[in-house]
Amino acid sequence: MKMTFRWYGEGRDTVSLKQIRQIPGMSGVMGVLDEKAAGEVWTEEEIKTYVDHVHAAGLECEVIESVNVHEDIKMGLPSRDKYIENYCTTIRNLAKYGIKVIVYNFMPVFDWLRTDLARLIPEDGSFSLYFDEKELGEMTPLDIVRETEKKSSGFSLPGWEKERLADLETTLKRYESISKDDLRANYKYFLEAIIPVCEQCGVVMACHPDDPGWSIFGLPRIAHSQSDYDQIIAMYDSPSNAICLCTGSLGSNRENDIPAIIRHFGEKNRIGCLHVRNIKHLGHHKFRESSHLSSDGDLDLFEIMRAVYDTCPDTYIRPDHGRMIWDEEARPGYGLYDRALGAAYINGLWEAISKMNKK
Ligand code: DNO
Repeated sequence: MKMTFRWYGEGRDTVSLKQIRQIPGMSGVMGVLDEKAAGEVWTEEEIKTYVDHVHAAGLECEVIESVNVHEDIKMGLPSRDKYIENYCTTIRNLAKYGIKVIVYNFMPVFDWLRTDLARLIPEDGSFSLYFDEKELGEMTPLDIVRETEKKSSGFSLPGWEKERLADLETTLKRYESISKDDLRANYKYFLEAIIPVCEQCGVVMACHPDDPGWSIFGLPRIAHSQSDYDQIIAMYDSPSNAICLCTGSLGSNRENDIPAIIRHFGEKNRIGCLHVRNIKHLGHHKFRESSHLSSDGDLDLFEIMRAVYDTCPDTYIRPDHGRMIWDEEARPGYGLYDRALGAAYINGLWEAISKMNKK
């Protein structure tokens, strides 16, 4: 396993590369060019600047996240071809600077979504990301965008680029006539164009699951279960067409057995990387993000890591969202302290599992 940490870039993150380097077992970062709008080319110069910073701190940069797919591609509009061409240029540019895995998603309109970015956990006084479908039911899509912006304390949030959400009402209207099958057809069209490019330059595309793992605001969503991913993998059969297995996103849907899903796709060599975190269910479609510890949530992190060890031991992992603890002020979900604790815990599980297996 290669342990990594999401880093938003120089001047854009409260966490420094020096701090990341000092977390035990860190091999590198999962990078992002936070300022890029979906559909834009990521230039060589921008990528080089980011990667050079990471290397200068003694860390690797082999995974990049949130190369966001333009809405026109997801909706299958005639303008999609120019955005797909841009996407292919970005893939080639990233590959030139040593990127091996690209994390993206195919969620219509909204990337991950929460009804609160800082809900108090009464048991210990920390704050975490929180979702309650009842609260969502009282909001319009525009409300949730405004609320999320307001609660983000001035930080940019991955997948919540202003440009993409600017024309929210028109976009939502257009989706009314797009079924899940239409979305799948548009996805297949996209994969048929990009995966050959990835194969040429040695890059794996890792599709992040819908978060939460069900449909919201009536939008079609096609990536939140084992059978959804079986269909995605079958759209273009190639080791370059893989999954970003996010335990918390898939785990938000109680029907998903996460260790079993890891084994299923790990054995097929279709896991590009993992986001590892825990989740605590509080009712129907109501949950909070807990600490990583198994006993604090509803996911069994030991079984998750054992499935990784058995089926995809060389993969990239990062501790996903952390709670806000010790009065830290940071981008929601992306502070230093709780994610560092998560990494230490995952490392501990890994050492124990490795040693048990060597006996
Ligand atoms: C949320 C992240 C996601 C993820 C994207 C990948 O915190 O895990 O924004 O990076 O969905 O495209």
